Amino acid sequence: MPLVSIVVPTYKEAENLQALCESVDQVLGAENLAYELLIVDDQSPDDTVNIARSLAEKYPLRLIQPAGRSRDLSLSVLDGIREASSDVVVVMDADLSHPVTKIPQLVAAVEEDTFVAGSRYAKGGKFDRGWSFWRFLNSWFATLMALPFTSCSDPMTGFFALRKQDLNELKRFRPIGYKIALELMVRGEFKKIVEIPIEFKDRAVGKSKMNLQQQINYLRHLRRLYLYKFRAWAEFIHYGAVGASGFVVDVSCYYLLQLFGIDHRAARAISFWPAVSWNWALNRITTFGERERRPRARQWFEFVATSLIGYSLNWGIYVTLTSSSEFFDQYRILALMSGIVGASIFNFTASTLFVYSEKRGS
Ligand SMILES: Nc1nc2c(ncn2[C@@H]2O[C@H](COP(=O)(O)OP(=O)(O)O)[C@@H](O)[C@H]2O)c(=O)[nH]1
Ligand SMILES: [Mg+2]
Repeated sequence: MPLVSIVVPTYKEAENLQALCESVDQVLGAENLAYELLIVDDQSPDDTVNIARSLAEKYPLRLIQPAGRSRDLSLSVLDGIREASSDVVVVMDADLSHPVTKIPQLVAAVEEDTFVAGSRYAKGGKFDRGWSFWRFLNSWFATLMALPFTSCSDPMTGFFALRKQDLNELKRFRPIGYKIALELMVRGEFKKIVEIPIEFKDRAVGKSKMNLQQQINYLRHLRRLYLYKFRAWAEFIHYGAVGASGFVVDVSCYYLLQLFGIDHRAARAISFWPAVSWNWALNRITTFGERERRPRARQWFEFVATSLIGYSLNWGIYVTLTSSSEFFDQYRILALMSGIVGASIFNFTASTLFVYSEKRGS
């Protein structure tokens, strides 16, 4: 029984596998650490699979070839962890970016409820300075967006260690793309995060698979994590953004109708309808997009019904302010906005509680 399972996701890493195996075997052999190397390959079109098979004759290597899903780094890592036969699992890249010499230190730091991260940004950590400004900015922004989730200085790392037992059900993880460490840290609820400083080297051979699609995937993944961790807030902010776009529709119609000679109070009463429909549709598709969908007509009707109270509030505030105050009559747009603010507070509460609510018990 190996003491440590090393999970390595691969896609087109034919040129790196041999060096990786030699290096791992040498470092762990020197420390007398029994290990297994799990190569999780996502149908690489190059020679990765053949090379892994031949290396398996010499090293304790197992090749895992997941099928039935689209190519995904994070899901490959989860597949590898599922197959791991030891409780201590190390995850690392195949491209020799991560220092193999640090594996024993990562393994030594693993204990119950602890996530051990190889970190470029911890004191003593390093990374290649040859990065372009664009790549640096990208990485900085990605790390910044993950700040609310974890105290780890390098949540984007692909080099980490943990106890398989601490993950419980692997099915509860829902990563997309590259940031599997972040996913495990957020949903895994570890009591402690230990950082081991590492020197990260840019790959010498082969190409990075990071691309625009992966960056979009990261945003989708972040959205999921924000919803998971800060559901009410994430929805409120999104709802606010949708509301702001509805406001543009509302005000445009309000002015447009007056251009056709319609009285401002009537214009205010009418412009609400295109705006409220716009908001309903956008919220259905985006804000509450991950919730179960209810029949369209019924939901629109419910949205309008709850909105009617907000609508009365909205219009009532507008008419009251413009007819009772000279100031508001002069700056009608401010009266319009006051109405909207009053009604929005009411609408958000009602929508969250009723219109987009999930079926109880599901
Ligand atoms: N199984 C699997 N491995 C992948 C996939 N994409 C990248 N990898 C591997 O994940 C590791 C990190 O990928 P890399 O392209 O070096 O990304 P970078 O270090 O962010 O530039 C490498 O070992 C890749 O071979 C994938 O879709 N599936
Ligand atoms: Mg790499």
